[in-house]
Amino acid sequence: MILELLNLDPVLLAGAAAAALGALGTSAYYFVGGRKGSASSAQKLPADSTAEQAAERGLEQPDGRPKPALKTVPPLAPEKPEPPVPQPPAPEVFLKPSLNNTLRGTRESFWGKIQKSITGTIDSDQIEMLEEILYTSDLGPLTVTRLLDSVESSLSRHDKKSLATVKESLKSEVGTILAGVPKMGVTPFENFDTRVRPQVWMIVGVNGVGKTTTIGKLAHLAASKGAKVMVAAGDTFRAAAQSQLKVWSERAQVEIFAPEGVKDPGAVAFDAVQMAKARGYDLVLIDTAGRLHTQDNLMEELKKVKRVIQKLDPEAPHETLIVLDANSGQNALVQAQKFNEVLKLSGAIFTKMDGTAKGGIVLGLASTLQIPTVFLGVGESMDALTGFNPTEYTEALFESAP
Ligand SMILES: Nc1nc2c(ncn2[C@@H]2O[C@H](COP(=O)(O)OP(=O)(O)OP(=O)(O)O)[C@@H](O)[C@H]2O)c(=O)[nH]1
Ligand SMILES: [Mg+2]
Repeated sequence: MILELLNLDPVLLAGAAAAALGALGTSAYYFVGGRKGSASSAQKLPADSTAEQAAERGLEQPDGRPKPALKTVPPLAPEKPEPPVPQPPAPEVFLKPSLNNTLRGTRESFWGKIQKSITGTIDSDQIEMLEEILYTSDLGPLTVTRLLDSVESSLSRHDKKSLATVKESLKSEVGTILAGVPKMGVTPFENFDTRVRPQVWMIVGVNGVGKTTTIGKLAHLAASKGAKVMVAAGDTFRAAAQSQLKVWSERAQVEIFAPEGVKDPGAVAFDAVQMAKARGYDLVLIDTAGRLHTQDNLMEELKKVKRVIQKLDPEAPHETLIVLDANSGQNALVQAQKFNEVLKLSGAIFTKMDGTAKGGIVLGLASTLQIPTVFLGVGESMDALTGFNPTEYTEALFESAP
């Protein structure tokens, strides 16, 4: 059924779907049209055509006879104020916080604490204190060891065993860790003249981390760079998942592929990619149902989705991105590790960076699993997504240092 429909024009398809909707009270596909133009409304002209109104303005008598020629013409009655012309709702205003601001909590629980606790010449007690702070900064044990080794070797080489030396070696090691991860194929849409059309991105992660929201934000970002984007409702598990994605597709003004009643996420992904290929889309973002990394059967299901897409394009999915809630701290590492074992992740997106003190996990992920963080979610609105920049992150972690 789905495959047969692929030969139809989307507009006809949308029309047919709408007709079917009316007839059956149900929908087969959602297709949201292209970018909407703003509505215009005609201005109302003031009316004063009756004899009474004219008389009020002193031009004629009520019976229609002209007034005596030399009579002073009274001033025009003040015109009624015009009703306001309805305006389209103002676009949502979201001031993207700088990474510096976003990382405030993280910085305070990391470098802020180090600054407060370590003074004077660094001795073994202070190294122990440093170790304790690093362990409580959600970096993960491997990263802590790596950072401590770097500090100790740096102190052993320096005559000046001060906080400045600690900062220098920590900062340099953080930079090295972040530089050591592979880069994403298509970095935040700067070069969206895609190598392969369509790019297929599969978005995975545990429940409630922000996958669907992030897809909405990504779709908006890519569309704003001129990409032709389709989102695919591969979360066939929750009844409300399709409609949630539909709301995002409308906000981002991109197409959605959401067949009703199809329970197999692989089938949704396959048909979406096939349609996107046929219609020349640049990017397909596949939503998936949240699942615990410990649920083996559900993890297998994701593998199947990947296999099915590869029948259409052996390179796909071009990006397999895990969405991680920054507040989950080191648990995010465990999730990433398990998803990576099953799917071989190409990158991570940390959400809820706004207000968390656990943003050190970005570093933990890079050093433990060599998985690059590619985007950060910094709020709930459509613009609240920012590309991850390792240099900015490193600077922001150590901001306000002496
Ligand atoms: N503050 C904040 N909230 C976010 C961010 N990203 C997502 N959220 C919120 O997180 C909640 C869950 O988001 P969803 O997109 O439904 O998460 P999901 O992973 O798709 O959830 P499931 O499909 O149920 O697994 C929503 O209330 C979002 O508004 C973010 O960057 N910052
Ligand atoms: Mg979802």
